[in-house]
Amino acid sequence: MTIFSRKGAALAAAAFAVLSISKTSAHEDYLPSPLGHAPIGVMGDHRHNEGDWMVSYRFMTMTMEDNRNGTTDLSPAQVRTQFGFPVVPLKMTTDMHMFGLMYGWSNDLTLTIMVPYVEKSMDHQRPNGTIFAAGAKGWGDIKVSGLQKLTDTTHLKIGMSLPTGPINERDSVPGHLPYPMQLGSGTYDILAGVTWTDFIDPLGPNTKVGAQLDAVLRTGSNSNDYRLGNQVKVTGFVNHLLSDTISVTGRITGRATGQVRGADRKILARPAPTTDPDNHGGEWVDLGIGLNYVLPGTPLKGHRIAVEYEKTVYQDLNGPQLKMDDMLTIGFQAAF
Ligand SMILES: [Cu+2]
Repeated sequence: MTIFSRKGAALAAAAFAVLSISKTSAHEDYLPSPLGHAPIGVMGDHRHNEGDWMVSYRFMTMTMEDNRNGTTDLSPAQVRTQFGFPVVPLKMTTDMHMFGLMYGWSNDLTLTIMVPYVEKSMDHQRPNGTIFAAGAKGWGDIKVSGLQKLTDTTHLKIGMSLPTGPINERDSVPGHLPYPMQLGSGTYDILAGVTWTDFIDPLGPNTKVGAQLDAVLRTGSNSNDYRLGNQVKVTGFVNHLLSDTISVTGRITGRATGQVRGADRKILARPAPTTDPDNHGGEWVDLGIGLNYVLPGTPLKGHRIAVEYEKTVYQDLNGPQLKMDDMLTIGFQAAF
């Protein structure tokens, strides 16, 4: 017993010594560039070398407010009289805690896993003017992806979103909560994308540009007989160095989401626009500004903190829906 634990302690000490030596030699003089990563709101933008690990945490908070059909704004009274929904959503907030792990399987292939914890809350107005809130919180859909190098400046993403998030959430309303307040899709969703990042001549070595195409393709239908809309997103960004440790980022994103197909019979029909499968999805354009910061001091030297604020500047929505307002993402990334 004592021999084994002594052996174990010696092994652990040796392993620790080896790790500290290799860590020191690899990291002592080297400070990664803030240009090495895209704006923090972009996922799967970079790969890692073989054997390298990265852990990340992102906090994202998104606000939706006021109603619109197509590109026409609607008052709560118009949602009632023109569309016949007595209960009108006024505002929705979504907070997400996203835990990520990346591993360099080889110099060409990086594996990633993302685990979200989601909190959603929606304020609704009754016909008599009183307001009530409904919401849900819990773990969402876990996403597993591979990032495969295509060229020195591009890589492909292929992955899957697993139906780990619940779709039977309930709150202060009868039946299931409407589609936007469920925490998962309930289906196995294919994730596909391409990312390009590079320096381009006229901008010089202090500015990096990039673009990413990203799609979520739903398969089949879930156990409540529906599937969420497919999603496609195109984003382009510029990352400009301000100093050795800080860069400023700018971004434009266009995205589209389809309507819900099928219907959950436990979502009460027609009290609110959110209960109608047709009143989902649309097209949006968002502008973003952010900062990437590489920590210079020990013990967090080389790890990153980044922030990005995105504001929706254009939206064309399928049926009466809450308008997207803005999103803030704050992230911490540590590579080993
Ligand atoms: Cu990484």
